[in-house]
Amino acid sequence: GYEPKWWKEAVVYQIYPRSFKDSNGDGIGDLNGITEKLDYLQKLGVNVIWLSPHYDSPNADNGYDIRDYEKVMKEFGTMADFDRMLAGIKQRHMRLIIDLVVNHTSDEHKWFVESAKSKTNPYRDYYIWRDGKPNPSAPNGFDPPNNYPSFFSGSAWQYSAPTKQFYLHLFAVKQPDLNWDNPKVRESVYSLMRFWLDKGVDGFRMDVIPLISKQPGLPDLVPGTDFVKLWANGPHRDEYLQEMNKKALSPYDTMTVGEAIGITLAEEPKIIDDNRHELNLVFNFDAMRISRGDGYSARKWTLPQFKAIYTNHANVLSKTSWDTVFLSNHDAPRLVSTFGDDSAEFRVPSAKLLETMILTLRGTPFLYEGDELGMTNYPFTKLSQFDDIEVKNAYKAKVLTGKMSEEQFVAEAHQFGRDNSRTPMQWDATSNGGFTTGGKPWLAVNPNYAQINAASEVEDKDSVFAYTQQLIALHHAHPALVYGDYKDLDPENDKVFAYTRTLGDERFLVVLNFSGSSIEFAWPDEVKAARLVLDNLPGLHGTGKGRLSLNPWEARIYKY
Ligand code: TEU
Ligand code: CA
Repeated sequence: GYEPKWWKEAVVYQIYPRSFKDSNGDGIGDLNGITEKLDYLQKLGVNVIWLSPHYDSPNADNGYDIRDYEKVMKEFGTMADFDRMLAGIKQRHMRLIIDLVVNHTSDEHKWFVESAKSKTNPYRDYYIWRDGKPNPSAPNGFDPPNNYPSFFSGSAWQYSAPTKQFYLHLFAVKQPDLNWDNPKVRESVYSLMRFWLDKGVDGFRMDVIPLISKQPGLPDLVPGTDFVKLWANGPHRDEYLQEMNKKALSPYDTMTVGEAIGITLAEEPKIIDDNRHELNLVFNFDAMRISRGDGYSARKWTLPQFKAIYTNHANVLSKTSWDTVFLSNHDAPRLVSTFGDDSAEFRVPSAKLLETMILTLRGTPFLYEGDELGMTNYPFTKLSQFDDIEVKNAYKAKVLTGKMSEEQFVAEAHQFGRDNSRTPMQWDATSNGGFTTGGKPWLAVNPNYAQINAASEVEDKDSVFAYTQQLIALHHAHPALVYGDYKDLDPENDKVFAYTRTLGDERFLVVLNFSGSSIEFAWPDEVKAARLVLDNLPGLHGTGKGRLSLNPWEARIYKY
């Protein structure tokens, strides 16, 4: 069996602080806002909170550009507010993991400010500086040192006048990459980790952590290479993670989850196998990204392809590694708009179906704020409605260069842009969804807040919230839903996802109709005596002889 661990049994809830709850009317969510809503989270039943970055930042990328790791972002409050929030979390027997963004810092971090000053500055080697290639017709007389692209469009190199060299930034210009090959950088990171662990945080979600070890010599990318894979597999990645585990994490009882971009399923055990002493968990994006092609383009996918991902996971991850289950976060569009059907007819049942899946598959489930209400994508119609640096830079690179029409770009960003999930939480039916008492939230609230909001859902026993609450309680109550084996009963079925979770003589059967039509599903023989535990469309079901009649987007959980 599996070694029991609290982070395997946890139900995690991600908070994007900027969008969660504004307590002082400046239009920006804050830590006191989170503290106000801890009772709400406790009522929902989640027991670990992942907090997106709360540190001092100029917010080029909403806090993923950190200026001071040991200070709270002033818009979010003070260290005293943080301590109060943490105490409130502990009081409710919940835990907190915070975002560790250490592949890069802000260009306003004191390390970088020093580093940029001169080639001999003691902080010079905290970052990655290189000479450009002389080119008299280039803006500064130089082309970038190599052909690396940035995730946020354009070159990954920025020229810096004081020393006439370029620095590497795999993300925004204001996010210079740290040089992890410098032992002083690593010690500085371990020290800031200890700072927060000593305060009592329970672990970290680690931003783009596989990118910390760069390719020796930084040679040009060969055209056609999958650069994310290359960057994720630098020669010292595991050595640095093992060192971090030993020097920073091992004295504490932590949960660590790495954002494993560029890591294939087969390579995951290198990072998460217990015997490797690196991280506990990683996010694998195969399922979440199945509907998306390059940039913001859509990709066709089928249910059998989707289901195969989970079977592969069950096969590859051994008894000594543990999976995560999620389909949404602050970088992805809304859950129900992407994997369900957010029309008036099917929004509620399909949102409930998706929560059913996430809370009964094998692995630690991660829910994103607002999913428990069935919040939807924002009805974007024009560029000025977006705030995200990724959208703005992609617009410059694609539309302003004539590669794509403005209309098509906005349509694609509407479907996949990150701001879909960053619109404020919809707390009630008052103006701005009760997110702020001030006039203007930093990003517009989805106009559907009058219909979709927490106040009405908490009161309504048929709401997505009430159903998610029941699912979370079920997940906590039954070890089979945590540690049970997983078996897909009908991999080829292109409408129904049906699987069992089995531990000893406890067995659950989950049947999900991933379609907008009614269908019949053949009972597995041994299930005849099963008891219906939860149904997202109660009272509607027909159970014929040997067949289940499923309504559109119906989800059922049986126990036998
Ligand atoms: O995201 C890393 C990442 O791979 C993103 O580029 C993501 O794939 C993309 O935004 C999807 O459109 C992490 C954080 O989660 C993200 O919010 C940050 O912007 C990024 O790192 C830089 O810190
Ligand atoms: Ca505020």
